Amino acid sequence: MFLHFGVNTFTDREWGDGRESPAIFNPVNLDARQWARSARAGGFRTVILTAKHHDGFCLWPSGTTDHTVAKSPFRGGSGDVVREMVDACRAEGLRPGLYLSPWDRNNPAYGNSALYNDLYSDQLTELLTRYGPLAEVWFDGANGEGPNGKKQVYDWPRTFAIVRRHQPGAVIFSDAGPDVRWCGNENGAAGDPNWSTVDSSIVTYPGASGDGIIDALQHGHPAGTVWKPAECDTSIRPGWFYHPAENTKVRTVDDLVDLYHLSVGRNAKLLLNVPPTRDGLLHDTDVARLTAFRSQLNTLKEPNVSTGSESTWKVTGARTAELEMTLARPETVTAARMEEDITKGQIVARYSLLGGDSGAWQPLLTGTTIGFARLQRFAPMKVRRLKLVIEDAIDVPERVSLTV
Ligand code: FUL
Repeated sequence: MFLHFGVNTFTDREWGDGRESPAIFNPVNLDARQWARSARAGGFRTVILTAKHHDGFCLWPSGTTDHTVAKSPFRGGSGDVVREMVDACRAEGLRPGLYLSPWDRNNPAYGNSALYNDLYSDQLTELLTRYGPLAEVWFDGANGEGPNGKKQVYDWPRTFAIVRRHQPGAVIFSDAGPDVRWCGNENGAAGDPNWSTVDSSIVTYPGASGDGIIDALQHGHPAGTVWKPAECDTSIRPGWFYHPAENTKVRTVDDLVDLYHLSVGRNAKLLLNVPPTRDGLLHDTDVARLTAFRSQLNTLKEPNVSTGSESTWKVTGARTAELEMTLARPETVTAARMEEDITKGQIVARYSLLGGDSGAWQPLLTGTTIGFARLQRFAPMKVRRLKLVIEDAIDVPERVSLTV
């Protein structure tokens, strides 16, 4: 789960200009345990907070600038939202992660590349060394013009090296990885097909643009030499930050379930933003949707067919294979979950699923890539037998798992 929170929460904006007074930041009822409990109720395992967004306001008392929570009325100036979030995550059994915007519309050093890169490195080091183990560090590539009109050139190799040094266990997200890549849009939909490998001549550094970049992020590449699975970031509301006018525009439970199929169900990770309000709490509507979303997913995840099914796996050619499954008795099936053993890579390029009772095989669905997980729904059909046909692959197929 993603948490966009900061001065924009109080100004009703999406991008602050950096001139906001820290005096406006005062989430009087802030309760990070409520964020973490809600995340757990929604089934999330990691929570990522915007420690600093493009406006430059730091939610922790950074020693690098005065534009921080220490100059706000929050907790009398001795508050630290990053600390509260991290502690709440650990208390609820979740893993914390942080977002640190490279674009900084407040800091006068921005645009003086060497000076700002030193300051950014110091901010990052504070975050990576003060709060214990982080699961993920999230970088966006936003690179606006500085206040002095000069363009800031980021030093990504240095930034990534700092994360590796202080948090070797953290996953680094950006448009271009190095560990997890952006899925190419902010609607939360991974591509179809979606390969976890990418063409590293196109997917290069955060914020890179050019021909084919969105396509490369959406689909990956079967011949890609680097493993950078996709993460789908999107918001439960139209905006990333909380806006009272969007209280009636929270994604519905059905929409969230669809979103899950378009992201997790297409071999990607889902990073769903749920923005805290000015009170410092997640809104009741959003929390209710998360809880209902999880109970819907739980019904999907329960195996719908009786136990006792038997299956056989047969490699039928250099790039083809078949999995046949016989159920203990005829059952109505409506959805399938397929998984490749990704410790051996990602291999399947095209497949179809057939169902049958006593008569001929009937098509249930077709698809392209599978990867870590592929979830598909289809019109209900009563079947006794199922056949997953791997029609094309980039190598000899390894056994695929099928749950219906
Ligand atoms: C983008 C930012 O410009 C948006 O405000 C938001 O933080 C999104 C997740 O990343 O690059």
